[in-house]
Amino acid sequence: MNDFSKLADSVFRGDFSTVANLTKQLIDNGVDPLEIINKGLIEGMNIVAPKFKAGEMFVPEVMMAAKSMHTGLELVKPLIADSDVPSKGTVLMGTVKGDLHDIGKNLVVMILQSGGFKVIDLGVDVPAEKFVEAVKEHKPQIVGLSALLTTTMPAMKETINALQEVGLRDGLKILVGGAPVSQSFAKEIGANGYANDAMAAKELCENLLS
Ligand code: B1M
Repeated sequence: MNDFSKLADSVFRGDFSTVANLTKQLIDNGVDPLEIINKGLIEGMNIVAPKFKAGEMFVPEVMMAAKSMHTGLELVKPLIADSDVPSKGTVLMGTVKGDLHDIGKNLVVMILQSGGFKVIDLGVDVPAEKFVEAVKEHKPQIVGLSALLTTTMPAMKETINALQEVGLRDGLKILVGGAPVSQSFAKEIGANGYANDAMAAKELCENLLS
């Protein structure tokens, strides 16, 4: 088992201390932080997903895995968030109303920050009105909406409608993402773009503002 597989396995098992030790070792060995995230930490959650779906893992175990992944992310984060890079633009980000999933959204936030964007993260279960208020306050160029449940995908449309109703939609680019979301859904609800992962989200934000 190589170091990345060991890290992924420790995330899957919810073994915080091993995740922390292995992540530190990889950092000390000069491994690219994005590789640690993609080949180790995310890979661990990729083992969790089908097991959760098949009923072979339960919510407390999934939570432990998610927390372990965060333990690793927190160690890697300072290495990729470069505050000296001039801001490419402001992105307001949140997981939509009714949805508590934030692992993927947090990754998108981190990768955008590392790519020079200023990100205001509204967290999870964010109602449309809160997005509206935050757009008024922070005046972002891009709003990013994340959803992991098919039942919360309509909240994306509701958020876009709420921005439209108060006349804020035209000046904004809206990006959507999350496992059940697709390019065709993005088009259907009038978003400006869809990204299937964090790197694609960063590239799309750059393209939307170029
Ligand atoms: Co939940 N859950 N969950 N869950 N959970 C799913 C989503 C599910 C598919 C599992 C399954 O197969 N059954 C299923 C949804 C089914 C459906 O809607 N059709 C499901 C369910 C049903 C539920 C509950 C209802 C379970 C219950 O209580 N009975 C419940 C709902 C709670 C709620 O939100 N109201 C629930 C709860 C939970 C936990 C709390 C236990 C935990 C969340 C912990 C947390 O986020 N802090 C959890 C988890 C971890 C999962 C799975 C296993 C993994 C999700 C994840 O973190 N993936 C998930 C199974 C799956 O997705 N296959 C599942 C890793 C992450 C890196 O990927 O989030 O896809 P992802 O993010 C990617 C891309 O999607 C993209 O970039 C990210 C990085 O590459 N992306 C964006 C994401 N947001 C983006 C935004 C962008 C651009 C790209 O621009 C704005």
